[in-house]
Amino acid sequence: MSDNAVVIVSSNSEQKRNSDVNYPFRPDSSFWYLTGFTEPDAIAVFSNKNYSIFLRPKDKTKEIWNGKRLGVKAAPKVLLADNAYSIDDFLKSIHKLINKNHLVYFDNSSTNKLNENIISILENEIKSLNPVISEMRLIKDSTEIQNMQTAANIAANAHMIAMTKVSPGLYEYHVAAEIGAEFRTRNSDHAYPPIVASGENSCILHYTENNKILNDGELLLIDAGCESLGYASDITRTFPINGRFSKAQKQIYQIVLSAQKSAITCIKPGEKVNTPHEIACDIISSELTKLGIMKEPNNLTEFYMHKTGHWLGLDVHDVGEYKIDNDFRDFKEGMVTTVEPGIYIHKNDKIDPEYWNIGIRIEDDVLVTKDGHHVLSKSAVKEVKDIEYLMSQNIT
Ligand SMILES: [Mn+2]
Repeated sequence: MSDNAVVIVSSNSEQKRNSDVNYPFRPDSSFWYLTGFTEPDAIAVFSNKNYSIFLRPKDKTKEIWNGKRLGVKAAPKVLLADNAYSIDDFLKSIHKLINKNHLVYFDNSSTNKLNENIISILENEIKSLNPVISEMRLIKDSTEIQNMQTAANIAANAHMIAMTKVSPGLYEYHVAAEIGAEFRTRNSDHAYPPIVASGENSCILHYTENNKILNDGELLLIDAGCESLGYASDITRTFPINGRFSKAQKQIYQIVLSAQKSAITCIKPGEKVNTPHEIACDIISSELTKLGIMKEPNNLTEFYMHKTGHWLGLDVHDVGEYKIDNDFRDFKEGMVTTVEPGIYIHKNDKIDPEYWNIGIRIEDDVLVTKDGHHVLSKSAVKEVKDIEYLMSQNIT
């Protein structure tokens, strides 16, 4: 950062849900990354010489009603800041920290109520901070990896609990409740609304209604992940509601599993980040063609319409470019990507009905290591025999 540069990064304000009820608060990811501070309505200002934080002042009444605040006095020591000010003084005090020659890095991307004011009162040249922070966030250090391993362990366990609890006659929300209970019991929470999709719902990529009855003979696709100290896991498993895959279900499942395992195998530093997707697409299209399900060579997107992975970190679809100058970049040690191929077969008169409403996705979280990769979520079983064995231990 040059001597005349200043970074302003703001955290979120609370968001109204209805009447006087707010959504549960979650800080802005880049603000959290740079400060570790989790209260709403805060702004951090960094230069080469100084780190100042603006935050909510102590307020006896508001703290009785809504919870404790760190406050201005304690902030420098706790947050390792040089100075702390009340957020109420931000517009008044910001000019003490920024002069007209400063180049300001800032993005209006959090929900902070003051963001519009920041833009309107500064006459400085403003550059986007996001590209810089995104590249930093893309490479995880050892503490971040530890948090992501914790999040993956909790979610992997929750998926396996779901496998042991599922049976025909329950509803999708019963399964969602088991997963949510496991997250909360381990002092974690959902990183995104869980997808608990049975039967034909398994072919809806972002299905979150989770309110259908679980029928004998159908598949259940669960895409659920949690957060540990802000860091997300993102895991998908698909399994038969009655505990045994039908022949058609097993055929499609093995294709997705083989695509997923081959896609993971190629991940290492120096490999192009698009290689897992290319490998998965090749396997899925050649195997679906062999089964006679895919009839034209070019219609893979009818059955597989999403990418094979995305960056994972503080955001479930984490920041970081996939291409540099129009070319896919290389994997580097410390990156974390999901690997999540799928096949989704809707009702279609040209396809044998035994394949209808089969939606299968298998998703793991993969860390790029010095020599290859480590699957953070590997403890969640995914082989057919392991799933069927676990489900035979039904403990409901
Ligand atoms: Mn995902």
